[in-house]
Amino acid sequence: MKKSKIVVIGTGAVGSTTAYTLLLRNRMDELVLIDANHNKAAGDALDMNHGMAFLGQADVWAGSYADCAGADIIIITAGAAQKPGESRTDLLKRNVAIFDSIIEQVLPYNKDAILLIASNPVDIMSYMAYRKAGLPVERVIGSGTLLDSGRFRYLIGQKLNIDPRSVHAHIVGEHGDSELPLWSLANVAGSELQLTDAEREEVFSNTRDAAYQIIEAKGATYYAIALALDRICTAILSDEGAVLNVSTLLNDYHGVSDVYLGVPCVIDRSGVRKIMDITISEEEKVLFHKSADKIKGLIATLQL
Ligand code: 6V0
Repeated sequence: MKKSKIVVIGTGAVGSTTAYTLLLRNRMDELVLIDANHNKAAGDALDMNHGMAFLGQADVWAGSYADCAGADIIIITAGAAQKPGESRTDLLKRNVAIFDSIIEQVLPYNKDAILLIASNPVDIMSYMAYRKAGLPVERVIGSGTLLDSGRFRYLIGQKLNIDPRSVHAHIVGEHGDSELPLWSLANVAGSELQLTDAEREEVFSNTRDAAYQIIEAKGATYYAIALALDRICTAILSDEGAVLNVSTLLNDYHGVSDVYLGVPCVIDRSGVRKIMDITISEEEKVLFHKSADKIKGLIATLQL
């Protein structure tokens, strides 16, 4: 049987937690860690290998781009932190340059893998990665609003005292401030949610602003995104056909084209097999267009 192999590029808080999550859940035979700071990746690999006596078998090592050869999934969580006085646009440009160089280094070794992007702003980085890599669109996936939808389902579950896995609810659009909840589709066992307008507003604002709250408390968010990335990897490697809110290229989706945004997609071994054709309300459509316009405006600042 072919061994499964995952590469994680960028082993900071998100990358190393994702690697550890994949390892704990026994998702692959080979796990390669790559970081501009090779010592950090090497330290992570050593630390994880010291757990093998308690865990079982997987080959984990800190590698170079040549180790991308044969990988099924390449997860990119690399990113630069904002410098004092640096504008968000300048940071964005710097991160795009980092991505360009990463993709240039991956492609000579692997053109068959699925690229799974988590670095922020994830919708823009995924779009840039798609343009740069020239891979089929189904194989360049952003983590999109999967994390946000998970937070949303958890918070709804808390209000209703229902297991979040039994709550069906979607956040779509940008992974960020302009994202929107699809209340018109939210349900538990097909029944409309018994929540007041005030409760809905509270649930959504806590979903949208969750990252700010966590970053203020501890500097970064990484556990839940690691689980979300693990979820996408499992859907791919097990050829599941799971419906997950990832970021993908839209083509006349509710009138929106040529931008990556989080929408419900069917994920299997091919990557994004298809985007779910969903009915949304007029009000939701307006917000979805606003979210797309925001991302397109930012992409325009990159003077492509
Ligand atoms: P971090 O802890 O600063 O890690 C970033 C890592 O990237 C560091 O180890 C760097 O050395 C490495 N790196 C920088 N440049 C390169 C390069 N050229 N090649 C290889 N490695 C490089 O950041 P953290 O892990 O907290 O966050 C990583 C990214 O994930 C950021 O862009 C976050 O905003 C983003 N997140 C995305 C989420 C999502 O839902 N998509 C959620 C949380 C964070």
